[in-house]
Amino acid sequence: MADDISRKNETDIDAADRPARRAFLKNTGLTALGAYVGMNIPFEGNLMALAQGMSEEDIMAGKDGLILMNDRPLNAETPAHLLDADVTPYEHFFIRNNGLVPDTALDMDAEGWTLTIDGEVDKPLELSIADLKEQFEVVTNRLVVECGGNGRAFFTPGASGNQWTTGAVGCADWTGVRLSDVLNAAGVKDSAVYTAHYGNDPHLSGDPEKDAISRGAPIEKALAEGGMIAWEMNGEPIPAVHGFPLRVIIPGYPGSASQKYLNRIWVRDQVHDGAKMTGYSYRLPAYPVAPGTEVPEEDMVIMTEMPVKSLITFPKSGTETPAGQAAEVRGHAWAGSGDIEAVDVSIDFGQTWISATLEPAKNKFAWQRFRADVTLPEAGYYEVWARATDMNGIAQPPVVPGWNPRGYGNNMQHRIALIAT
Ligand SMILES: Nc1nc2c(c(=O)[nH]1)N[C@H]1C(S)=C(S)[C@@H](COP(=O)(O)O)O[C@H]1N2
Ligand SMILES: [Mo]
Repeated sequence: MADDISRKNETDIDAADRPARRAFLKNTGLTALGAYVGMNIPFEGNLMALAQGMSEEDIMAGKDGLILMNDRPLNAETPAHLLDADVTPYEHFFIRNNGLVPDTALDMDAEGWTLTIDGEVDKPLELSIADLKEQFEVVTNRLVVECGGNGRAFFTPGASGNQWTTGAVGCADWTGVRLSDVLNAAGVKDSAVYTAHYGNDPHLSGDPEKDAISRGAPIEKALAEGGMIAWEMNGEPIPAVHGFPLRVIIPGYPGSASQKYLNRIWVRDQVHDGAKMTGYSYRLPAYPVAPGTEVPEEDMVIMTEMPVKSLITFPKSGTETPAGQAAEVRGHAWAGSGDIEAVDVSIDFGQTWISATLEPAKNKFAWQRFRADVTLPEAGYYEVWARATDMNGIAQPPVVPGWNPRGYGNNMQHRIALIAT
């Protein structure tokens, strides 16, 4: 397939789902830079350095094996086999920026950084990072961050935006304070409805009046278990591209709610209407629609809990394994609602399923390890499919679910190719 250049070096059965995406790319007539979009090339730091006028080391130091989606803003996803670790290391953690990386992050300069908590609170707070460390209990939690558009590349017709396949997700150990502790210290008023998160990353246009992104969460979610204000990722200060020096984490929600470069949480008396909260951004049709439907804007509702999902991280798609011998397949499963009940794998296109062993989550909203031994009966081509089921009995569908205009929430079962020899 001449036009499937992005996948030519691997046996990737996901290619079967590509036509929509190829058509989409052709139709939009992307320019020279667009030729890189979604290509499975090693990370090309120079390209980004040029785009942002900063050195390669500043922006992408230490990233390894990511697939570039876009360089301005910087977006890159992780191939599934590089997400095998229980805790996603910095080098393999996907990047999704809507604007530019702020200078404070590039310089790792937290001098004088403050976080303002204001709006519908009894006592507005202005907290330094030292204040956060001193005044609140410091906690570490393993939390998944997944972009709402992860899986977008598989929708038909295609949707505009980064053509994420499966790799806009990671699970890190975040150290900081509970979001609820900070909000409660400020005293949340009865009038509070929604949080509004702000960071200092410049808008792509450079216009200081515009926010790159400003999303939030319903106040009940912000006060619930799991929410954090973090300054460390995997025991190190949060790196530049992931939000240095502070970020909020709203686990289980689209990654966009987890504001990086956090300097203000405005508690609002209405649903937040900041950048990328309105219109079609991170919104789904209020009712099921046929693929390609032009849904009126007023019928779009904010996406909240991310759907149940799993990813096969070992072996790498296309791996050869001896026929008739057990081979380990493993990966992770997670759900916006919390814990996973079960993971099953299939080697016969979903006709029969084998139950995988499932490790408990380190804490709520961490992903959970699954493992299964599969024996491929004879030489030839197989696919391994994985299907996670959450605590509510909701399982991943075998096909792309619920088409929506911007391609959010695709939690179809992940599939890899396995070649028995
Ligand atoms: N300040 C700021 N926060 C942000 C974003 C951004 O562009 N600016 N992108 C959001 C989106 S859409 C996602 S999916 C996650 C990605 O986090 P990561 O880049 O650390 O993987 O950050 C969110 N927080
Ligand atoms: Mo995102």
